[in-house]
Amino acid sequence: MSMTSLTEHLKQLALEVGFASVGISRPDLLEDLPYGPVGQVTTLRPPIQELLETKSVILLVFHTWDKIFSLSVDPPEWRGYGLHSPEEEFESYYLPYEIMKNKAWEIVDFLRREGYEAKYSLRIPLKTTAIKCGLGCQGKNTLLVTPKHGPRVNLISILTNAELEVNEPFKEDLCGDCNLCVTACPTKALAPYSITIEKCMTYSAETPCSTDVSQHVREMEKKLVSRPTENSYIECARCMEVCPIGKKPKSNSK
Ligand code: B12
Repeated sequence: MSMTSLTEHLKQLALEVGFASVGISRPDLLEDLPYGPVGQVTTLRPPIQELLETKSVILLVFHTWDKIFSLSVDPPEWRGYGLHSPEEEFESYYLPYEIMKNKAWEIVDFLRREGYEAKYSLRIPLKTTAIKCGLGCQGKNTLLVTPKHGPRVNLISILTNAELEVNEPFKEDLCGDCNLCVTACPTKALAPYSITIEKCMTYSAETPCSTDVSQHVREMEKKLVSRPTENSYIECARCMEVCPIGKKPKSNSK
């Protein structure tokens, strides 16, 4: 299959399995991204540290049209980032990751059957990679804002040694004068285009025992973050929900 037809086939397959959009870049075009530790939360890795032979990075966008997509389930022993030894292993589940991994697998499987190496990864900097793939801009809420669904999306990547046609980076700023996300954050974690991680209620909910979360944020989180069961919670997504970009007006009909 030629580079053009493989690229077209993969993009078509991504839409067929249920992704909203897809873009492609290359490791050498992603060298200036912010790699390394993000607070205690995670360490973002370059694509070639995830798959040495990577020649193309496929970035997949999944539209999260309902609040329940922010559902997380942590094991009862989980105390938070940085508080466990590296030997301990936990099975935490975040609903969109489980859905996206399933869908991405169809594409990984196709590439492997064509004789290429391929794997999915959630450990590269997904927002900035998505911008390089032409899929949207980084909004004032620091999230990827797409023209069609605003920030109400989740992201996953596929790394492969197949050579594919790359997309042009996204150049526009979609936020303009709007500051709705910044003012909507109940704990004032946001300033335009930047976040104080310890003030974010998602960080607070994910780190129940950490000492870097203030009592005020902890109290707000206990009050506002919905907990369907003892070990699950629906992560705060106010900064995604309020964004007017791509929002369908609510119909008045019953
Ligand atoms: C660490 C992390 C968190 C941490 C820290 C957040 C953060 N912004 O770093 C915590 C736990 C707080 C968190 C919370 C949430 N997260 Co989170 N998180 C991540 C993770 C793992 C890495 C994020 C990252 O790259 N941080 C690195 C720093 C450097 O990036 P940054 O904050 O964007 O900082 C940049 C800006 O400040 C920018 N900047 C500074 N000044 C200016 C000026 C201008 C003009 C511009 C353009 C930029 C700019 O430069 C900095 C460096 O690039 C990604 C998954 C992944 N592998 O990428 C998911 C991810 C970003 N999270 C996601 C989501 C959905 C959330 C939540 C909504 C929770 C939820 N309901 O699920 C909240 C939203 C909070 C928020 N507004 O950011 C999605 C976002 C989807 C999207 N539309 O972008 C991701 C991509 C997960 C996924 N696979 O889908 N998250």
